[in-house]
Amino acid sequence: MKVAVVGATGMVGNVMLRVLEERNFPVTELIPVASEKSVGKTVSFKNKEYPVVTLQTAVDCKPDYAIFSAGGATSLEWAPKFAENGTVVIDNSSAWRMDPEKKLIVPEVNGDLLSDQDKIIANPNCSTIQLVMVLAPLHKRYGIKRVVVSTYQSVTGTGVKAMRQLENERNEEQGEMAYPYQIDKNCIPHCDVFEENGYTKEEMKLTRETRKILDPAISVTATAVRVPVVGGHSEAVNIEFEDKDISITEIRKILSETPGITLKDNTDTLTYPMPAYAQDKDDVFVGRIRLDESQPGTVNLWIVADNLRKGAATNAVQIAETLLRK
Ligand code: A2P
Ligand code: 11C
Repeated sequence: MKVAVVGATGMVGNVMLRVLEERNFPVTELIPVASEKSVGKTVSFKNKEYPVVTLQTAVDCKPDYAIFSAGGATSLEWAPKFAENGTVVIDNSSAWRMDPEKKLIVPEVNGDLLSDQDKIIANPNCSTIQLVMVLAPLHKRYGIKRVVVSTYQSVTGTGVKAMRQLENERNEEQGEMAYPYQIDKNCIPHCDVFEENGYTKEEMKLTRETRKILDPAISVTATAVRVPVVGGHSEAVNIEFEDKDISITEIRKILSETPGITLKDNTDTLTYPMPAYAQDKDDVFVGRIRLDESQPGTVNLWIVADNLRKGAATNAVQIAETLLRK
């Protein structure tokens, strides 16, 4: 397979290269793509250096797959050019996710929807991916009515500039700001831009994408918060089921048997998911599963995943693997 990685010099792009290596994706030719200013640089893949090329050069190479993580504007303009040339595009930006013609895929949840007719496939937002991984098997068993989710999001979700801001603040050095306020020793209730309804775009991604992937009948409401953490996103989730006859033991069993999920749920041994341990791992971790004692048929739980792995690169590569298998 000829594979172009668009945004190969970026934070997600770099993890994308590592995941392609680790999973032994059958890459016969790697085409790393970045902005004009990076042409001349190289990226390393399987102990070899590859020169960074422009988007147009990559389109002309007619790759089999192009995995995009270079922002929405680049995807909107360039994904169709690759697709017209016969390349299958897997796009990690928000550009195509809510397009009714495009599929929004988490392979373990709805990978069976993929077909060889799909030319541009959308990778969901990181906080949505880890949420639907846990919701999907529970929806199948009990039917979900409503979800209330609060996120605690890693600065890696914002990119290199945010990592530098956190480091500068910890070293008491001046530098460029990725956020409107200090992030170290702080929580900022503001991820992505504000929409007209007073919610942030990140909060609305959680609502809209979850409904598109799982079921438009599910109600979802979200609060997304940036925290001074680097290993992954955490989510406190309250789930109300249609079926009120739920069992915590059965929920634990269902989740422990779901591929891609690791159950970490034992208060006796202080076992619960945390970003420091989820970092660099591909699984979604779930724990603190307990009945919501304030109303019937409702649970609270805690989900953690590395947003650069399952939340971005790993999910995108799994989409390519699913297509290959088909
Ligand atoms: P570059 O390094 O040349 O700017 P991050 O989100 O970590 O900042 O990474 C964004 C990625 O997207 C980088 O690889 C960046 O390349 C790439 N990128 C940004 N804008 C463009 C563009 N207009 N064309 C191609 N690649 C782009
Ligand atoms: C964050 N979820 O952590 C974002 C990063 O829509 O793909 C990815 C933005 C997106 O803020």
